Amino acid sequence: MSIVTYIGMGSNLGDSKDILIEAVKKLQNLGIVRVSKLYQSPPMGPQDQPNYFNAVAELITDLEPLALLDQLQRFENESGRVRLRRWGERTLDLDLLLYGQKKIQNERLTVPHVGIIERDFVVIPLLDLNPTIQIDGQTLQDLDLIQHSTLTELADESWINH
Ligand code: A4P
Ligand code: MG
Repeated sequence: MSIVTYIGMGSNLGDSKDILIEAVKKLQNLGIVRVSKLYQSPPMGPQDQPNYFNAVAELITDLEPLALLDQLQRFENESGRVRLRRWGERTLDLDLLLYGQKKIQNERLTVPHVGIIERDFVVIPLLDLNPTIQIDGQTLQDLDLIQHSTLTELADESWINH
């Protein structure tokens, strides 16, 4: 059965925009994809790392959660992923933010992804895709952090075509 999922995408090493475009092309092999605008965002975590390129993809897919995670991790590895430290720089990070309305808690997967509603680089692109989206009963468009966004908009939803 098809499920609506949201994938958080981040990159701050290498040719970040091209790396994210490649990742979206791979997601298109897993189902039907729509993307948010493309943003630049100051690093959360260690400050001595480059700004991030961030976006969110909506993926409608038949894959079960762990099968989807396997694919996301494969795509991260194929991008030549280097990850040096927690919350540190990386070529590609693909997080399973939401899987329908499902709550998942096991050793490989926590869904909804931890910290979504504290991260403007996740909330704002999610709202591009779905302005009425809720997480655990919280309407994202009511969150204060939207008023204090640290994001810079780099491109509209057509960024994957360039
Ligand atoms: N894992 C558990 N739940 C999930 C999930 N829902 N989706 C497990 C994906 N993975 C999930 O992930 C570590 C483990 O999390 C995986 O083995 C998987 O089984 P990781 O990507 O290797 O580790 P990480 O990303 O370094 O750690 P973490 O805590 O996931 O970091 P985040 O939360 O991904 O944050 N600043 C800006 N501006 N923009 C960013 O995108 N990203 C990060 C990384 C830090 N600062 C940032 C950004
Ligand atoms: Mg991650």
